[in-house]
Amino acid sequence: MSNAQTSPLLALASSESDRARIESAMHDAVVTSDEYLTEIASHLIVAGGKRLRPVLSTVAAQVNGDDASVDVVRGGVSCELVHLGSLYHDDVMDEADTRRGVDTVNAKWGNLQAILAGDFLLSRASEIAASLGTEVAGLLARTIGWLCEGQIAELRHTYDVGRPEESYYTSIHGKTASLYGTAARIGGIVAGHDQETIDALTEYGNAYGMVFQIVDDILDVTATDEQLGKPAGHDMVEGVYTLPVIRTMGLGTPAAADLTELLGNALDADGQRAAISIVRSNEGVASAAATAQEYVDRATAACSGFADTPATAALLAAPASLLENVSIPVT
Ligand code: GRG
Repeated sequence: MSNAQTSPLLALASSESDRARIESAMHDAVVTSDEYLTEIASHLIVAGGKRLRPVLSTVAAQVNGDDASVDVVRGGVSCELVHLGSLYHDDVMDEADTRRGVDTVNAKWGNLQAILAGDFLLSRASEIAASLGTEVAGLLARTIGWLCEGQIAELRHTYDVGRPEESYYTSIHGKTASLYGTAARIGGIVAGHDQETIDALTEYGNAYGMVFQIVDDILDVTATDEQLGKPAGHDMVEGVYTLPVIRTMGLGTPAAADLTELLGNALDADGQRAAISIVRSNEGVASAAATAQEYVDRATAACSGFADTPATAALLAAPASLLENVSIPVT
């Protein structure tokens, strides 16, 4: 997972006071009577993060021009806590050392603490969701399941050069898009929007999340080490073959055969450089970007029934702004 995406328009669109309310609700949500647990559970919140899910909930609540209520902010925070809990667990699985520019929880306190603190974040998320009603509680529970399904879909095809695109879509829908869909839906439910608007917001959030993840996967191979804050091609090294890589392997050209030959096992530094160079200099990146554009169009279409408000304008601009981070290599 790279971190090279520039500040998304969505975050710029939410008001400063909404972002301050999100920030303080995030910190409040993880306070316990046990200072040690509070410190561990706060670690990545203090370290940063874009808070995109609660931002999306608050913007979704405002499509009719009204302000976002305290409960809308809390609903968005429940989604961000699920995101955070999944990062704690993900860093244990990946044995990752750093995230958001600081030591991971597993690196600083150990795996057992990271798993338990991740569970604790999920419990706080569930408590908030339950306080917002059974529909929100059920939706959040289902979404936690989708995250696990997405992660399993990825694990099943690690180092598989024949990974079907279907596996990739299932994985990124579960791991990333479903939580954006849920954040937007919770914003709509808690704001009291009509059913049609709630469904359209869900469709929007899912499509936005698909763009987010495809762009992230493209940047993992096209951005520089400096932009990414880690070596480019990290996903390939880890055996996670994402859309630009799958598309490049499927080109049916000698370069595609060379890439397939290189992948399937752990890569050394030379292999990593060679694999990146093949993906960067063929049509797989442009092809993946074209798929991301289809999801931008879906997100745009989902907004067609919304009122003409600043929140709707922000929703319309945000997916395309993600794709602007991608520069297509000249082949
Ligand atoms: C325990 C809920 C739970 C799940 C278990 C580990 C796992 C299954 C899923 C992990 C899924 C995962 C790591 C998805 C990546 C999601 C993603 C889009 C990360 C980047 O999000 P940003 O850019 O990051 O919003 P910041 O740092 O800004 O929050």
